[in-house]
Amino acid sequence: AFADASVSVPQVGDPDLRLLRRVGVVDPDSLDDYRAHGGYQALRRAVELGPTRVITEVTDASLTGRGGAAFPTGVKWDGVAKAPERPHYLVCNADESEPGTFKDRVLMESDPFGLIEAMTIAGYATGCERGYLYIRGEYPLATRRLEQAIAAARTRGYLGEDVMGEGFAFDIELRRGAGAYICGEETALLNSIEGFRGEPRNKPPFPSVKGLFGKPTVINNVETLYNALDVLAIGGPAFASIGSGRSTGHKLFCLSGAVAVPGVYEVPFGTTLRELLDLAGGLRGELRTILLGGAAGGFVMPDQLDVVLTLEGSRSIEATLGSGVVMAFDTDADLVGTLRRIAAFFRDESCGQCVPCRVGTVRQEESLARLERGAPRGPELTLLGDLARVMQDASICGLGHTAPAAVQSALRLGLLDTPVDGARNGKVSHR
Ligand code: L3W
Ligand code: SF4
Repeated sequence: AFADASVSVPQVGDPDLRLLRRVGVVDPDSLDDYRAHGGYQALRRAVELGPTRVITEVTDASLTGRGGAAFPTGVKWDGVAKAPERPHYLVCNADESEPGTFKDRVLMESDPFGLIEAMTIAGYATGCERGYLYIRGEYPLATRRLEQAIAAARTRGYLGEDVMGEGFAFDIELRRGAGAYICGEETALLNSIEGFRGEPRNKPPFPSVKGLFGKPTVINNVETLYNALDVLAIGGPAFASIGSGRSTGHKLFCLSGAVAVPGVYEVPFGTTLRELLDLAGGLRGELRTILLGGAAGGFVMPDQLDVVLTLEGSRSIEATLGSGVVMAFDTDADLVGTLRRIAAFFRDESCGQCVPCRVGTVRQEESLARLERGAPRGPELTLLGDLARVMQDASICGLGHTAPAAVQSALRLGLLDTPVDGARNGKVSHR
């Protein structure tokens, strides 16, 4: 009843859901309704356990980050909890901007109190009295609902100087991004909160050692934090028993393109790509390829749909899951045009701080534009390969490292080998 009509969440009400279970069910504007749907039980459990055992549960769960890099959450939390320097800060990275990603938006719009509770647990466990929620500027509904939820939690004593009368302080400040993809890179995000340009810092030092305002900082993606609620609800070992191998728990995937019912879907790790597509009602048209993991990801071919979705990946495919993008292209799709638009995106979003990325993203787009116009392939493919090596080896941050990923994947799989896809389809794409 409470699902946002603009975002498809087709599994609403499914009893097997763990992350999306309140989405479309709970009233996002009501703290009482949140509590009536199990809200704040995880924080109560956390307080019963105490900070150290909360971190043990998260470590036992083998929970890993859901922003794309899959770093162990327990290691991050433990590092900050034990850091002698004070204060500690918690930052939630809600600057969801990877093309094709809209899972965090669904969680925040439909279950805002869940994020507030999860941040409070993370803050309690790691000794942070202040949390920053850095949200993508283009998410006005999520922002409004979170602002309202933070205010309600404060009024009712779930945030503030003495949370739930349990003797610890935690509060949240909401910060809005201003439309830069790079501010989703964690150190650029920290600079942005501090009032500086959104440019990445060199790592190490990692934020857990020297983060916001130079202090030990936990920074987690939205979906990672919602998982922490589940860890507290069922316990670390039970959480670890869900999934496959080192990939524990559930994962949200954002299905778009040539699928029957695009939207956000939740499955345990270990589900196959084919099963996930079936949840979305199957494919529309004849499948050409699937872009897995977003603009920073890679392509999966129609004969590889039985690949098992885990963070460990599979030798049979070269794509990683990234932040959970599954973009299906049918045989009518204009792939060269799509790749050029991806290249244009990275060219636009490069912060310009380092040469390999600042120049490489421009040259990459130019080369794809020439290919799109039917230029001889040999020299362009050599140039694209050389550019990719330089960007991957010498860029400062993940944007530069991954800007050539989809293009290189398409080249390796021969997806650009037909004369020119756009011309064949009679399509020309415009920026
Ligand atoms: C302490 C160490 N902490 C690493 C921490 C680090 C960070 C996390 C991952 O993201 C992904 C890419 C794309 N001690 C540590 C340590 N950490 N070693 O672990 O770090 P890192 O550097 O491996 O990756 P990253 O640069 O943070 C790269 C994805 O991001 N991506 C886009 C994502 C977009 C979304 C979205 O829109 N929602 O998530 C683009 O590149 O998948 O794998 O916290 O501090 N020794
Ligand atoms: Fe900026 Fe690109 Fe360098 Fe990252 S790799 S610091 S986005 S120029």
